[in-house]
Amino acid sequence: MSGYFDHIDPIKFEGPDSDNALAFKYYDADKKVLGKTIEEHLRVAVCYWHNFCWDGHDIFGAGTFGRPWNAGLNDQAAAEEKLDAAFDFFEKLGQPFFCFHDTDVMAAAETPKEHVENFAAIVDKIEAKMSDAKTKLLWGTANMFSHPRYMAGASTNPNPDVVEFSALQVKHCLEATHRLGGAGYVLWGGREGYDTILNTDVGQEMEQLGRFITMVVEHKYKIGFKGDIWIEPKPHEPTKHQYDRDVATVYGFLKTYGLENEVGVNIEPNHATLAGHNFEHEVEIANAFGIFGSIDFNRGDPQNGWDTDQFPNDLRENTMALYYILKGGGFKNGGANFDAKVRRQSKDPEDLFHAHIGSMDLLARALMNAAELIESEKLSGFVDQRYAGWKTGLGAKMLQGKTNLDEMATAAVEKNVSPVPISGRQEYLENVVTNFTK
Ligand code: XLS
Ligand code: NI
Ligand code: NI
Repeated sequence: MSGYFDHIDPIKFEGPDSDNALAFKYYDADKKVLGKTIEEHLRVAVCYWHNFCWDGHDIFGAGTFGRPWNAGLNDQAAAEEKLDAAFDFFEKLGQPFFCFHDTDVMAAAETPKEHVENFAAIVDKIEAKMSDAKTKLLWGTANMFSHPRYMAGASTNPNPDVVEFSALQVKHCLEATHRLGGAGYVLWGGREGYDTILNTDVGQEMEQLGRFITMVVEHKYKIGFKGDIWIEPKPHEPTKHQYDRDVATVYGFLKTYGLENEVGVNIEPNHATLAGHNFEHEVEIANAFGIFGSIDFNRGDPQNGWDTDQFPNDLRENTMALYYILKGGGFKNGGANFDAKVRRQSKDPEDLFHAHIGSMDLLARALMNAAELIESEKLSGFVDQRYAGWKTGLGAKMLQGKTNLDEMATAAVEKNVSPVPISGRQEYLENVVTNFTK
């Protein structure tokens, strides 16, 4: 026990009329929605890095949070203190999952041997903690972007020695994720990109990335890991151009290396908006390609053009996202990880609770809205009807590859009518969404 959260009672569901800011108003874990409980649908995860590692520093100033475990050396004792605090938080919040980077949980390491030893030492402790906790592992990932050795990338580094270090980190982190019962493994290509083309062989780097991810998939089978592997797209930040730009780019990359049935995506709304997309667009593109995996829920700031990683609070946006997630079949191994951080002035332990309670309530509402939208068939019915023409005639033949330009051109001339445009009814459909957002 860390004692850090001792003054906060376990968070309970009290319903929408409760005045208690430290209670759930909508996140009623056991409530059934479309045949599954809210907890089973959302599979909420708390992330280790923003909550327990970041100390509130920004590029202009020092840490503001004063969390005791971040005060001294980044050694095994501090890692264990942090672990205690994290599991105390999980126990009070009651969410079913957490996520971590290898370097979030372990004592700092410099050499490969130190890395292996320090990571193994904390994985033993995590396993022991998890044995009597509710919280399971949603996914693990290796941090291959913070250490200076990775300044020119991890698997896309011009120096194969750096790629060797990346292989070491991923091997051990994937194995630990497997051992801890993780449902997935994430690869966010933090510095897999470039700042200037002048010093970069783009073709060579993408080849390295393709080979590297293939080796990760091979290792998954070698160790018998049954979870999923997900790439997390992001267009830029920290590098100017990142290879995993958005979901469509990742799909093209996976297809090029024959990995489209092996690897899916972990979508983050703040990354979607940085790429010039909206959140639900990325979800639906992943559904269309069959690579939807998991979500790092957060939000950006419309005026700030970077990854501000704020806790989500837009009911309409998340209703739409949940609608397309449910439409695609919902989460399987994936879940709702909050890759979000409290603002630098929100320095108290209770701020971590306000942030998560608010976002879990928001997602529960969004889920219920999305379920009602699905059941109403107002959106799907409209779309089905809009494409009904493709079920028969030349439309159906075209999709089956059974016609050609000659036959279609001849048919057009025979009919000899200019097709009449039909309204797309955007405002009507937007009104439907507004009316279901409650
Ligand atoms: C950074 C990413 C990162 C990944 C995990 O922008 O969101 O936090 O989720 O490495
Ligand atoms: Ni993320
Ligand atoms: Ni991010």
